[in-house]
Amino acid sequence: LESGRRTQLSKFLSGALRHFPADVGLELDTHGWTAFDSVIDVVTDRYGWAVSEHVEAVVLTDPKGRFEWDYTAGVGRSGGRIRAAYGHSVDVDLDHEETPVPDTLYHGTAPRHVDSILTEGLKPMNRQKVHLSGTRAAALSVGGRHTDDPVLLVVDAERLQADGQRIVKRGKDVYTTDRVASEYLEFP
Ligand code: HQG
Repeated sequence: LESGRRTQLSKFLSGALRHFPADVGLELDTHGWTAFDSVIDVVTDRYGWAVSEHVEAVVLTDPKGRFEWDYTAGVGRSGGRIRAAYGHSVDVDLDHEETPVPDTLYHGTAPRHVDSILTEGLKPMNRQKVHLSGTRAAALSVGGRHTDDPVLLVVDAERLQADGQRIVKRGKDVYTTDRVASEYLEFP
């Protein structure tokens, strides 16, 4: 699978599973899952060159762990159901395993958002959750999607959790939570 096509498939799958399932004819259950076979149908209709192994490859080898595959719901390797691990704008309830959360997390953003984040804290904006990163480098790269000069915010995840707020690990290095009030943020 050539890298341009891999990116095309990855972006399409992310969009379909996070933001516009209905527009492409997919139905997500309340936990965000949809049948792998139905995704294959949608993808092969749309991309004449694509076969199910391409989708498998993209789902299984995503560097950020963007997708989850539940094989137990189907027979064999192809089958079962898949969902996006994070990033949703559609309303889903992602059940999750209890995984440890580092005491310090990071968020990268654009300078133009900083004033508003100072007063309102981090809000989910167009998504269901606020997305945080486990490392400075990852956060800067997330911020780099919005600007050429990302700003790094340090999140006191330990205190946030001690105060009763839930933080959940999703994908390889993403942590989601409902909101981060600015008192938990350290600005540069
Ligand atoms: C900002 C990608 C003003 C926030 C990434 C961000 C991530 C505020 C933007 C995942 C604000 C929303 C999510 C406030 C937050 N006032 N601006 N009160 N609160 N913002 O794209 O975190 O590669 O929805 O700082 O890597 O950038 O697609 O969120 O700049 O993991 O898998 O509002 O998506 O993952 O932008 O990115 P986004 P994000 P993938």
